[in-house]
Amino acid sequence: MTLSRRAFLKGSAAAIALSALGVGGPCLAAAGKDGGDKADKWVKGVCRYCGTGCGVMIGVRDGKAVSIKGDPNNHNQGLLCLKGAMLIPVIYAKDRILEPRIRKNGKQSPLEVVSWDEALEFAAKRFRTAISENGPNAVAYYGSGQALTEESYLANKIWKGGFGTNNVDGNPRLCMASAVGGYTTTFGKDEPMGTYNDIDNATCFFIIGSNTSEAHPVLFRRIARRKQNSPDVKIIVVDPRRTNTSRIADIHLTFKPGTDLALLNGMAHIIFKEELDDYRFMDKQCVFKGVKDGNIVDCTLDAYKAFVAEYTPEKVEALTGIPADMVVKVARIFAESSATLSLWCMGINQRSKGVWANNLIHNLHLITGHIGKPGASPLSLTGQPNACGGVRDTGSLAHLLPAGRVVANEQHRNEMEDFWKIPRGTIQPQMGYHTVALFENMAKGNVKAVFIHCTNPAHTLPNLNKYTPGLEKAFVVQTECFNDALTIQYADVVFPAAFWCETDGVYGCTERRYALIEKAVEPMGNTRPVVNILMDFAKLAGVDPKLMPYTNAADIWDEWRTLSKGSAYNFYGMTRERLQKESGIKWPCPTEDHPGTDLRYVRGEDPLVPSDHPDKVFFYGSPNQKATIWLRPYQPPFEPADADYPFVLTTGRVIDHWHTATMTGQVPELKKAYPSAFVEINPKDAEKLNIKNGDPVVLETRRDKMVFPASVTDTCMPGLVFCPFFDKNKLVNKLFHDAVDDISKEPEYKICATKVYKQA
Ligand SMILES: Nc1nc2c(c(=O)[nH]1)N[C@H]1C(S)=C(S)[C@@H](COP(=O)(O)OP(=O)(O)OC[C@H]3O[C@@H](n4cnc5c(=O)[nH]c(N)nc54)[C@H](O)[C@@H]3O)O[C@H]1N2
Ligand SMILES: Nc1nc2c(c(=O)[nH]1)N[C@H]1C(S)=C(S)[C@@H](COP(=O)(O)OP(=O)(O)OC[C@H]3O[C@@H](n4cnc5c(=O)[nH]c(N)nc54)[C@H](O)[C@@H]3O)O[C@H]1N2
Ligand code: SF4
Ligand SMILES: [Mo]
Repeated sequence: MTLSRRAFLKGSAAAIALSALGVGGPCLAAAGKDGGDKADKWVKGVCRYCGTGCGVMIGVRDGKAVSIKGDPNNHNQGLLCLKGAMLIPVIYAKDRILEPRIRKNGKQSPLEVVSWDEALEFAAKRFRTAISENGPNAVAYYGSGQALTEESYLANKIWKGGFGTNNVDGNPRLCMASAVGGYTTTFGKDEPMGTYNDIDNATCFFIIGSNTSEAHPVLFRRIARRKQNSPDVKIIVVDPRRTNTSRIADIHLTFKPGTDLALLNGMAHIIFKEELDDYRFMDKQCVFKGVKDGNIVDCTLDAYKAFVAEYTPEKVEALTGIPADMVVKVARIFAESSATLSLWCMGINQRSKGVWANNLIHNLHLITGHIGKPGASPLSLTGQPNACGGVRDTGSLAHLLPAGRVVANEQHRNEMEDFWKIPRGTIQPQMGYHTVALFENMAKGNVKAVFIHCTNPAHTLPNLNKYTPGLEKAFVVQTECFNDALTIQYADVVFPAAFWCETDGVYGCTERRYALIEKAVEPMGNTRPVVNILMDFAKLAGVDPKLMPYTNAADIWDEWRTLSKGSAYNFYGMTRERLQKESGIKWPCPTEDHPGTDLRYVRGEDPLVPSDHPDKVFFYGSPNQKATIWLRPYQPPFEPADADYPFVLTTGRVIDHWHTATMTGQVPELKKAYPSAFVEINPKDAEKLNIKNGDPVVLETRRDKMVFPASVTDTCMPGLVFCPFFDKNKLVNKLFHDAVDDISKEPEYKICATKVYKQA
């Protein structure tokens, strides 16, 4: 079943690429097809799943959600992928958690249903005790890029401003931290300058480390349509796997995983050598920096040219396996196109040099001037639906504060303390625990109690055998909707959360677009909106109620909108009323009559660039108001294949499941498509190892070993194997190391060394 379904999807992606009728395709539902006649009202929202952020309309009849269709007024123009089109049955899944539950006598005792009052007091008491005995850093919040903006903003305020700890982190650390690191080190502030409209204007797509067709299907369709309409548009895909995405590429570079840095520097070298660079742009808008003896040092254009000159096509070929002439070819196409759009995702971010890889992509745009023009942009694709709006923008990570502020900066702390009306000195100057450090310190007993919201770390942390002891040791409070989530096995308290469209809140997707999910139906059973849970819990745990003067999520939004005023994230013009009327607005959006911004940092487009600014592009985000071109040398991945562990194992997604499949696993059609995990292995390797399709194959790494059925396919090049991570019965994350990028602290989930053999 799995394999034939996969073959079917591959076929369909190719069909999309080739056929002028590709609009639609088997995974795309068009607007209005989905039982619209059954609904007596339609409520506007955003898809629960990926960072594409498709607008949806939820059909409601007699107080029940009965159908869903794409919002024709949002960027997705009415289209949804199969997952999005099948969201309604997830709301009513039998697996929904409907009552608060606690373990009265420690982790070994059963979860028992109790009243809200009892559950809240049970949780709060342990937080009070932890803080009074061990100080505020004994508690933590572990959040999610899928939580509503109001929830993340509120939790960040409660923990950093109320409890007084910076132990606020979340799954975007596993996902977008390297992209955040890339944008902030290159441009001074996070978040892309481009938008999805660039897809319609680009003449060259440089897709690197993104399986767009499975992870962002509606965007992939937009890219494919661009190619159909203008066959001269060039698509370059850089991915060691032959994914569905690569099937629409003019050039697909497969290469040795983890060697992108060499390719990207090598392309820069060719661009200079062949004088394809934009000297005037660099001269006006950029500075050059490198690192010497651990210190950041200023450099010159000449020093940078000399640095990249070492990455000759031959050297790049030796490091990456990409033929030298292809390095030259893609560099030319990238530079010579009239508008190049780079798109990347976890193949770049989940790397021990993920921030560097992000910097090097930005470098290519800065040296060629492919930035700040329609279609020309370095556009990082966000994974989760609200990692940008909810977590990155609100600063809900251990080193951040709202709207681009950082905890290490005294002025930023003071600004937040004044705005939150809390005494100066309340916010700690040190960064809190980032994700892997948090779970490590839970195991060590330094963090006594954690509040986990809308994420399933017992399934998704790297090197799971090392980090689940933290969940065993610490007191775990969790909000969840589905019993299927593995983390519940470690929870001392489970708060049943109202699910998607049972409460209102804002999601902010990849393209700086904020859109409102309106409440369509009442929360099921005894579930409650998480903003209410957070406020009640925090008050009982000792946080001053004055910090939470809200009656609903809209009040929190108003505070956050006001706080954004005067910052580089200004969206003060996005009132709740406007968000109700419009299908998403892109910031900056300073006033209620401002339409939102497509081209950030561009005069005449971005309201934060003075209209009389002498240059068309103005990088106002960084203190020196320039972008930085970084000298970043090639470095190998943390654990490359070697003689003992001769294969590279990589992990990732399949189109029909969302992460740990707690939601998509509720839908029979999706579950049937991928009932369980498998290992993709190249036919040549399979032959050598005497492995046939479906055979049990052992993956043995330095951490653990596990058996998967073989999927023999040319998707993986020889020497590489791939496992999806959705299956809770085959936790591939036990096999993985936990090396993190030293700047972003994001784990390298994309590369580890493994033995591969047939089970005896
Ligand atoms: N269907 C579905 N869609 C999703 C999600 C989901 O769970 N299911 N999750 C969402 C989230 S949170 C995220 S973060 C995104 C992730 O979206 P993607 O990053 O597009 O998906 P992945 O499958 O994690 O990996 C992307 C690609 O990186 C490649 N890769 C591996 N190693 C390297 C390398 O060294 N260099 C390069 N250049 N590429 C490499 C892999 O072969 C893979 O094709 O998807 C989002 N969308
Ligand atoms: N091997 C490997 N591991 C990875 C990755 C990889 O590529 N490879 N990718 C990493 C990345 S990029 C990411 S983003 C993470 C994702 O990792 P997680 O965030 O841990 O995975 P999810 O399944 O998205 O977890 C969301 C949880 O929230 C619950 N939930 C759903 N809706 C609601 C709601 O409305 N309220 C509440 N309170 N709960 C809700 C779901 O049931 C689920 O348990 O995984 C990381 N782990
Ligand atoms: S592409 Fe992403 S946001 Fe759009 S419908 Fe599919 S899962 Fe939802
Ligand atoms: Mo992610």
